Amino acid sequence: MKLYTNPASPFARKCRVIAHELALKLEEVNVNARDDDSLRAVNPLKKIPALVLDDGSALFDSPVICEYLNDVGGGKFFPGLSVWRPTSGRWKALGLQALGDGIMDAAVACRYESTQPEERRNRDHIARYMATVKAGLDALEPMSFSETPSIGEVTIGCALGYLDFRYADLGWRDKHPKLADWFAKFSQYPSMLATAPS
Ligand SMILES: N[C@@H](CCC(=O)N[C@@H](CS)C(=O)NCC(=O)O)C(=O)O
Repeated sequence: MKLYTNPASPFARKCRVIAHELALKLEEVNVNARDDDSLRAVNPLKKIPALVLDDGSALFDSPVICEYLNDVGGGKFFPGLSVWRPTSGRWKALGLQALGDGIMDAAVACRYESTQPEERRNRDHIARYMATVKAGLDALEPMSFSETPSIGEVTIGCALGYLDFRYADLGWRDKHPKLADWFAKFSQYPSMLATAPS
């Protein structure tokens, strides 16, 4: 299996963490999704991550790839069907994943906007993206996380790792001490250390 990825991508990191945890061998192809038009032949959306299987077919996006890797590797990152409960089970895991993906969407879009040449930069967009990141962090602060990480915890870990990587001055820990404590431990998993953004 070949993963189109980039060491800075938090979405690709989710897949790399799951693969690492399940000892799945992935050939990693590093691409710059914004600039590399050849990526469209793999993923018509021209985004990473994309996973090319041995038969040449491709899977995207990160929730699909992570669930596929979880199935192939016999993992437990996607809890089985459960009734809706905000505190446990499948819907908690998928809900957390959606929140983490949303924070990453806003943080990545903000990064793209902020690195535009001054005359093309849209400050309203930047403010809107950062408001989403901050509201996402506020929503996470009162939540409790499972000792047995699901795709939800993995996604939140990758989202926070991306904030530290691209927004080192954000100071999110000041107003989110509970989340900061959780991340201090979660970020020490060998799979998180091995996939730290660069
Ligand atoms: N929903 C997608 C988002 C993936 C995504 O936005 N990836 C970024 C890199 S971190 C990308 O490829 N951006 C290229 C672009 O938007 O042109 C997922 O979960 O995989």
